[in-house]
Amino acid sequence: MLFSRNSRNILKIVKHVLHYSQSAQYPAVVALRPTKLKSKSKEPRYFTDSKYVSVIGGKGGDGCISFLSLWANEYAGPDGGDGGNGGHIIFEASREVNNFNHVGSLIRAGEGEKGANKDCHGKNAKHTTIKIPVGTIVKRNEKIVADLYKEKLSFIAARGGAGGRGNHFFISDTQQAPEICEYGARGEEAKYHLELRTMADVGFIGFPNAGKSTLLQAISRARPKVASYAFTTLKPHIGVVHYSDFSQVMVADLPGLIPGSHKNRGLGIQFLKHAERCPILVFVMDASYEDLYSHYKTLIFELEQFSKKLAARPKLIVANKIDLPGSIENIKDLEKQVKIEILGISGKYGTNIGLFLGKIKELVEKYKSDNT
Ligand SMILES: Nc1nc2c(ncn2[C@@H]2O[C@H](COP(=O)(O)OP(=O)(O)OP(=O)(O)O)[C@@H](O)[C@H]2O)c(=O)[nH]1
Ligand SMILES: [Mg+2]
Repeated sequence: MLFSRNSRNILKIVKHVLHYSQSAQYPAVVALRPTKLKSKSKEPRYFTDSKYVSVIGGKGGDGCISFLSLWANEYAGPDGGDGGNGGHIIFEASREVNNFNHVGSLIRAGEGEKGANKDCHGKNAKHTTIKIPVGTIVKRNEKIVADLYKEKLSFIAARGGAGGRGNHFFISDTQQAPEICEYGARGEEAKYHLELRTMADVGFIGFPNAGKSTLLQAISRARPKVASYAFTTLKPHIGVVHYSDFSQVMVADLPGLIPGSHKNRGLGIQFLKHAERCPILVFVMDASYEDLYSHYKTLIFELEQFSKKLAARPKLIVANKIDLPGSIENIKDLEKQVKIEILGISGKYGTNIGLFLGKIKELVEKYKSDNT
């Protein structure tokens, strides 16, 4: 029998659900494996959740000094037109973008046109609208000046300068032939810090080399670099996990955390700020390491030093690399010390990934129901 591509996908989903719903261990909603291939585009693959930008509003056009001279009326009077206004720079919240990769560090708006003779006024410049993700906080001198929490909300980051007046404007009873005009005003200049309030539903936290990027690759179409040296990931990567109830969970692979991060060691504070933008944290530990408890304590300590609220966020502990020898014993030791059940997984070989995705879905749903 022939099926279209869409109906084949739906059949796959149904098979998936039937298969997993028969096993009592799995929840009813299961994560779907991506059917599309990973993208081959060379676009920047990292995720920019915070950006410093300088904005300069457009300069207004200068006014014009001109005197009209017509046939049979040599002194027909001043006819210098006004300059056009410079453009504003506007930040607008939009669902079309989800990070700041497309935002440049210096943004200039267009300049207004100059006035001309015969009372021609210069054209106003168009405003420059920069789309930024919904949920962006705009800060100036570290003070919040705007919170774009809803689509289409906008904020004027820099106003354009007003156009200068031409000499026609200055005609008065006492001054019939003014030889003066105004220059167009300069646009406003400002520096802003754009920050996303939430970057993803779930953030992976762990020491370098724990296998966070491997895990993200295993569960989504994201392509973070994987290598066997520390600090392979320097910028966050986001992946989307699709579930059989057509819901999605955004997962962020964050750079590794090391002892002293709260004092800005390694990627330091920047890292902790990324973590702050993920409501649920997943601790990814390297199960082949013998003293897992010391790793766990360091992770908690670093988060606490940065913010107590961050350390108290809902979390899940997973031990990756369960395929390596000795990992099961290490996980059991850790379980005894922290007295929480720890999920052993292998990002590289796909062990327990379905179970892991079911657990993060549960946590995300609980978080959403608690916060609505
Ligand atoms: N045996 C085994 N190796 C794994 C597993 N997961 C990851 N690795 C290996 O661990 C190494 C580090 O993996 P990454 O995914 O780059 O680790 P990371 O946590 O993203 O590291 P940073 O980006 O440096 O913080 C790579 O050589 C992986 O192949 C696993 O489940 N089993
Ligand atoms: Mg990595």
